[in-house]
Amino acid sequence: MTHCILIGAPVDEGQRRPGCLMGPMAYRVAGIAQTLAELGHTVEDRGDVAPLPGRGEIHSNPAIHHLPETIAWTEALAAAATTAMADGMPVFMGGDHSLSLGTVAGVAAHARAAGRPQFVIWLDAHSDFHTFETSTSGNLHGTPMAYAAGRPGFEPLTPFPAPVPEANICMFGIRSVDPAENAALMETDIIVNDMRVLDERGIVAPLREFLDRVHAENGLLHVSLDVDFLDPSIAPAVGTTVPGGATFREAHLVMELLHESGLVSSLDLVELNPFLDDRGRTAKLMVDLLGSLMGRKVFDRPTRSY
Ligand code: EXY
Ligand code: MN
Ligand code: MN
Ligand code: MN
Repeated sequence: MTHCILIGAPVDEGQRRPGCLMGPMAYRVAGIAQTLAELGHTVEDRGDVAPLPGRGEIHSNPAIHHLPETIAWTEALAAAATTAMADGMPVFMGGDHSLSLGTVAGVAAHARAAGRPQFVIWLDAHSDFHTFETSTSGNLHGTPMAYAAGRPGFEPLTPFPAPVPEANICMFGIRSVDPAENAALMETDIIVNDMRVLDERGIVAPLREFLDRVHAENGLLHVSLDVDFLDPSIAPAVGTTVPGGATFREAHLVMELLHESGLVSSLDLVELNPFLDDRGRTAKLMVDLLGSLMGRKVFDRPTRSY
C-alpha cells in the first residue's frame, strides 16, 4: 500500500498550444483518485499548485517565451515535490513537460538529503534535452531533461540542486531529437532507448537492465510519462504527436514491470491536452496506465522478485 499524493500542475506556458492547463481536472474527471483507492492505496489530493509571481526575467535567446512564468512554476513545483516526497509518492498531474524542471529538481533535492541516488526514467517521443540557449522553438517543455542532468545554459534559473548522474537517466520511446540535442546527448552517458532499440530488443530487456541497477544502488526512481510516448492512434490528446510510438500493450507492460520492481518513488503525467482529446480516451488511458503502475493486473501471477 502506498500513500499517493496527487498534485495538480496546470502548466501551459512551456509550449504554444493552449489546453494542458486543463490536464489536472481531466485526470480527476477520469477517476484518478478512485483508480488508486480501488487498488488499496491511500490517496490525498493536494489540489493544484499555484505559481509564485514571475520577476520579469529575460533571456538573450529571443525564441524563449514565458520565461518568468516558467521560473515561477519551477520554484513552486520544486518546493511542492520536496515536501511531498517526505509524505508519500507524489503524482504530478500536468500540465506540459516544462513542469518537470520543478518536479525533478524537488525530488532530486529530497534524494540528496536522504543520502540516496536519484534515477529517472523518461518515457517520451522527445529527448527534451535543449537548454535555454539551444532551443530554437523557445518552447521550454523541450528542456527539463537537460536541466535535471545538470547541463549549463539555464541561467537565470537557479542551478539544478542535485544533478542526476547521466548514467542514472534512461529514456524510452525516443523518435524526435533536434540536432543540438543529439550532439549534446552523444557526449553523455544517458541511456537513450529510441524506438529503433525497442524495435530490435523489445522494451523488457532494456527496462530490466536499468531497474536492476536502481535496485542494486538502493535508488529513488522518478518516472516522467509524456503522453506522446504513446502512439498517436491510441493517445490523440497531445500537441506534439509523433508517429511510431509505444503501443497499448508496450505501455502497460512498462507500467507492470515498474510496479513489480517496487522502485518508483515519484511520477509525472505530462502533456495531456484535454482540448484535443476524443471523448476523454487519452485521459482515461493515462489513468489506466497509472493503474498498472500501481498494481492492477489482469491475472494475479507470481511476480519476479528483485
Ligand atoms: N525538440 C522540440 C522543441 O524543442 O521544440 C520538440 C519538443 C517537444 C517536447 C515535448 C514535451 O516532449
Ligand atoms: Mn503561450
Ligand atoms: Mn516531453
Ligand atoms: Mn514529448
